[in-house]
Amino acid sequence: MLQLAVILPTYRERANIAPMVARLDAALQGVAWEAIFVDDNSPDGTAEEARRISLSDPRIRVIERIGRRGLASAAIEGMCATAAPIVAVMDADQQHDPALLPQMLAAVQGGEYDIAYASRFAEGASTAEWGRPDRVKASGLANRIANKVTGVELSDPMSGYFMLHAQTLRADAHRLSGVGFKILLDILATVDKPLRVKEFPLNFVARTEGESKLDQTVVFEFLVGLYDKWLGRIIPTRFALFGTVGAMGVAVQLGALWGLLTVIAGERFVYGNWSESATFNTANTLAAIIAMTFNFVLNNELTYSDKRLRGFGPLLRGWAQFALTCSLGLLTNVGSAAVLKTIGFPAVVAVIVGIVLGSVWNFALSSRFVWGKY
Ligand SMILES: Nc1nc2c(ncn2[C@@H]2O[C@H](COP(=O)(O)OP(=O)(O)O)[C@@H](O)[C@H]2O)c(=O)[nH]1
Ligand SMILES: [Mg+2]
Repeated sequence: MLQLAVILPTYRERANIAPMVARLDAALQGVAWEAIFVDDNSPDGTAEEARRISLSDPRIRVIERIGRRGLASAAIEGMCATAAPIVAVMDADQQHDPALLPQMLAAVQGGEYDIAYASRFAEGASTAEWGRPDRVKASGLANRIANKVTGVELSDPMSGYFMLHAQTLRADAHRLSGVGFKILLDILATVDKPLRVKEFPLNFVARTEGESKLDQTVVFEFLVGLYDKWLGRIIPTRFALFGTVGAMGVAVQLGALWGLLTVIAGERFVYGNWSESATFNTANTLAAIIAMTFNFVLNNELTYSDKRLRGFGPLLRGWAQFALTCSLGLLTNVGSAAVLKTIGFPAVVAVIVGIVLGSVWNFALSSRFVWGKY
């Protein structure tokens, strides 16, 4: 009878797959287990490598997701894709020692604990071999904030290495946010009944193969995760990101307009016979295009990082679709403000309602047509 499924989210981990399987096999002697690699269509052929091993070892399974990115959602989908009564999530990059798995299994299987997890900061744990004091500091700070916000008292709530009953997960899977990387924290804060947690000290080591994918985004993802837990129910996280980017776009347009006018005014010989307002309109049109491009790039990198468009063709097509969306949004914005003003609303109210309606329109359309392919 299948006892345990180990879920390993992967992105560009080709060189780590075979060693990881060998280490799982060594650590889990006497346990009926399977491992599921959840790969986001890595360009280095990670999924292909896992399938190659799976051909001769059916305990190894692969989920390949197309057009999607995200550690948390990969972990959730992996945990929902097994019949095993107990599921574990761990990194596939060998920074998490599989030797802890049998002890974690004993703790959860015995019914004494609901969740077992490996802590980088527990008594007896170590991050010395990680060789990243900057990340250790950042994690420490993030952990303290996370503990405050969620009321969960753990030494390492941001750990990506844990084990629990599949049933506990499945009962609440639809309520998990799946945003960012703090999946353990998400589970602890979402499940209503208090979970009994067993902590295991982890010696978190440095990577030998491949490189970290979270280094650049770790702070951003953490802030997004916090927001999602706090206010995500009131204003959806993605819309909040979209709106923030939009507000930055306003600043960019003003800055670009100022810069362009300075440049153009300095070229009196070339533009001298233009009327002032034509100069202004040209400059402002250019500034609007710059701001819109800025918004497109930032939304692609941040708001839709899990559906990011890549490559010249898709980017150009996405940009054109975004431009079309934004011009319709502008009509909505200006049109609704005009209507409100005519029926007697104060100008400020009309303008603000116009901006909100225009943004909702832009958001709805672009999430469907620009980044909505899957
Ligand atoms: N499926 C999937 N896995 C990811 C993604 N980002 C990171 N991972 C995997 O998550 C694990 C932890 O990522 P890593 O970059 O090592 O983070 P770090 O250890 O905190 O520096 C590794 O197994 C990665 O391959 C992603 O977007 N999708
Ligand atoms: Mg890692």
